[in-house]
Amino acid sequence: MDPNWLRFHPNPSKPAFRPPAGAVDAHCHVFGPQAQFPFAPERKYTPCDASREQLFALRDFLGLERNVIVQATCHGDDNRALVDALRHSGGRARGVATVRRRVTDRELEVLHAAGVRGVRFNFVRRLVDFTPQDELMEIAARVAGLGWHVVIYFEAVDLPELWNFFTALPTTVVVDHMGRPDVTQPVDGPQFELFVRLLREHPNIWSKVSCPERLSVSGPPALDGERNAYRDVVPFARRIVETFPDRVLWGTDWPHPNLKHHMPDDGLLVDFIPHIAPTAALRQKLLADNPRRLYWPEEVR
Ligand code: 0GY
Repeated sequence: MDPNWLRFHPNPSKPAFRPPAGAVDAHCHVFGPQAQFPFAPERKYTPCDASREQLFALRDFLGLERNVIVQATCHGDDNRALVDALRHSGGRARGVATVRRRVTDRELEVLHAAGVRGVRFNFVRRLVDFTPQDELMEIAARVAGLGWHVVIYFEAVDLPELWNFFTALPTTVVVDHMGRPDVTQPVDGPQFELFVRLLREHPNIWSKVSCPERLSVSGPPALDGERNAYRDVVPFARRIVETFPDRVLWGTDWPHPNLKHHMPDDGLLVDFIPHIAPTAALRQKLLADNPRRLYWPEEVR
């Protein structure tokens, strides 16, 4: 593990908010264990080990029922740790993989059988080397044929440049962390308006309203015991949840890679939910109905 980076919270608090039945943590990771599943040589950071057992224990502790495990860049396109976690989840986890052009149809079938339902394209410059857009478009076309979607991760300042590529993707698209807005700018300012326009004009594009701890400037509560964390992110996430209630997902981002200054208490992240989804109907969609439709469509009649 990189020495100046933080490990995940060792004993998160019990959330006051109780998620509805069927609630899904739709953005989380497994890392290693490195001895069994080595990290990728081209990685930009080395996280701590974060096992499937620890992830599933956190799921239960927080009152959640299912996970969507997302391949992080530190494992490159070696999806073995992800597949191992999915196979040991008892059907309670689905996955988002990373693949390159070289992936074979047979390998895609194996990923599908394990529970993978999407691929992730990462455009955050500190995390990945550049991949040509024609390669990504070719992958998107192949996985669209399997009924998979594409998860995209980018910074808000890069949206104008990436707009044409994103809007040409031939399948459902899910944006990580609301496209990482600068929350010191107004929620109705030009930067976030562009993101809202992306979803308004493109009904195939969804958003995760995740990672307040990465986006926040105000940060966690000042006092121990207070549960009002990351309040400056609330207007942004709430606007997306209320405007696009059928196209939003929520996740913890456990074990929170790449955080150097502040590690969130996962219980506080769960208690953030009622602030961004203020009615039971919105929470039902955000936490249960939407992820089920995308990741367990066979259960939806
Ligand atoms: C996240 C956020 C980050 C890392 C990755 O794949 C990754 O390495 O996504 C980040 O550093 O912002 O969603 O896990």
